[in-house]
Amino acid sequence: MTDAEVAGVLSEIGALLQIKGENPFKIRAYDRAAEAIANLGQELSAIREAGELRSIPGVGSSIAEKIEELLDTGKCRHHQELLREVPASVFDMLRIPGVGPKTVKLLIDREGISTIEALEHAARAGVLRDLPGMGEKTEQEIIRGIAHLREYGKRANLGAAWAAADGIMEELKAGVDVDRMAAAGSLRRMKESIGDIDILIASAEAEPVMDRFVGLEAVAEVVAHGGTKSTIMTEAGIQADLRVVPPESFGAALQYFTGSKEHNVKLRDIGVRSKIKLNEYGVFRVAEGKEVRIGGREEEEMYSALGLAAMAPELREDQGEIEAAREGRLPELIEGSDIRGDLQMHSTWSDGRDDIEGLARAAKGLGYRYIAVTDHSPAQIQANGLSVERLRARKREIEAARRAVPGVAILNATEVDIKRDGVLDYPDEVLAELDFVVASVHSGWKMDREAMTARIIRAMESPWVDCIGHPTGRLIGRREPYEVDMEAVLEAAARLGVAMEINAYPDRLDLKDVHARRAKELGVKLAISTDAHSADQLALMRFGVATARRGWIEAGDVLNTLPLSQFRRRVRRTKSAGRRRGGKSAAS
Ligand code: DGT
Ligand code: CA
Ligand code: CA
Ligand code: ZN
Repeated sequence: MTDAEVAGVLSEIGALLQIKGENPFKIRAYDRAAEAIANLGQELSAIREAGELRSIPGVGSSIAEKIEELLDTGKCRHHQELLREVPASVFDMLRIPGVGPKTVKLLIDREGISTIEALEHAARAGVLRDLPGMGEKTEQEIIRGIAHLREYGKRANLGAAWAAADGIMEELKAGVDVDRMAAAGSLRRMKESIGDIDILIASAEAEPVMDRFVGLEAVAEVVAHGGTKSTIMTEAGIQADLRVVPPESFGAALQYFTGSKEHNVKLRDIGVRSKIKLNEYGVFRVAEGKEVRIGGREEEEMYSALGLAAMAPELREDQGEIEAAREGRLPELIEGSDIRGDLQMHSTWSDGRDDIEGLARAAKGLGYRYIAVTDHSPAQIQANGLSVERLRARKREIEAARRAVPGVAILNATEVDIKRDGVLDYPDEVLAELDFVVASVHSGWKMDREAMTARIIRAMESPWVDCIGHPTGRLIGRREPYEVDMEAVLEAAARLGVAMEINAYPDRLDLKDVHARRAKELGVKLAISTDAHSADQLALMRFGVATARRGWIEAGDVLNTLPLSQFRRRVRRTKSAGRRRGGKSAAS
């Protein structure tokens, strides 16, 4: 059991106790312990070995015992008892973004509401607005939250799905002879959420592959075990399909099962008009009632048979890519190797796990030429945001790390909070000392659309702001984006020469694909950043690049593909007027 999973169980115990109306101090202790464990600088097992579990905030002897039980057995009896006492339907309500245990308890006690359906009904009927602490706005949030849960609830996050798929593919490869193997479906298209994992294998003999698949370590349940197709439920709760096809059909099957369905439907229509038939076995020319096979081993053959250039899986959503392929104007999509730096990460100075030197070494290992260390500003108390004094003290550590890790430029940077009124959380003279400034909204989510839009635009009007971090604040499956007029924000970004972030963290992917595409149309520069809270999270860049590719983004649209010298010129500051404004016309 990972430390994050231990934290998850403790936080669930806290929620269950709260629903039961138990002692608030006890509940607080579970919440604090969960929070502390989720942000530990050290592994839980090491802390346990040192006999220091009780030094973790919130952890007394009873919680310490439960942590040990979880580490040893992967389960906790107290947790399981509570789960039995609280109906599953009540527990499900906690999965609605914005609905916590306090609200659930209120709903049960005052209205007898114990299911999502009853809650939705009550919210629509307007009976919740009179409950203490609620109003019409809360009702609307609950309705939106339920819709969000229905859309994302059963789907896995892209990062978790890739971790599961990579594990499955490695184990398969180690056990049986496979010719070729690839992920297909939404996973290959790098969609922000994944319904199920699709894996494709080319092999002359399907049976041993199937036997191996249903016997994998990660299998929690075998849903179907067939000759050429099987389905499993993984321990991680994500379903996976495996199909085995003969090698001469691999390209055809890969194209078919990559989808999207809409993309494939349009391809088949084009085929019908030119007497070409496509299916998962191959591509065929139809003449006088006879089918002649003309390809299927390679995926490109499926497209070339229709006179189309092959296109990246990320584009296959029927959003104009087929027309673009036909007219020879497909974008030259950005690739991972185009990235020369990472422009958002957190060190031990705020809420990160690794120090600045560690981050720089990892970045150098990835071949980067620069990084921006963007610890939080003072308003982020729970994330250990830096006072002006600590920010200045950090400069010395940055200088030491620059000497220790030559070859990577370490930018003295910040992720500064945008306060409710749009004012930044550091004064101008402090921001002026920095090399790069990301500004983000971390509080006051529930503002109305107009106020939120004005808030963000005001922040961009500061001459010191280079980039807006995770511009909609969403946490996929957990928190709705705040309400904001994205079109107005993007127009302002173009006018003011401020970059918009594509946050690569798989829970965020923010800007999302369609917004990134619109930003590009408006001439806004993008910054693809990981928001890493540890050195190993710098590897999350692939999800940001994939999101950019889904938004038709090319290397030239992205700030952190610039070589260091050009990047520096682009964000250079002048003493009187702040950063030299590129704006739309000069943003080359
Ligand atoms: P997901 O799993 O909901 O995240 O999305 P996908 O796209 O992975 O969908 P999935 O797993 O149901 O099917 C994988 C691919 O197989 C899909 O993208 C296109 C293809 N496919 C599945 N069913 C159909 C179908 O009825 N018609 C066509 N044309 N293609 C299909
Ligand atoms: Ca799928
Ligand atoms: Ca599937
Ligand atoms: Zn942030």
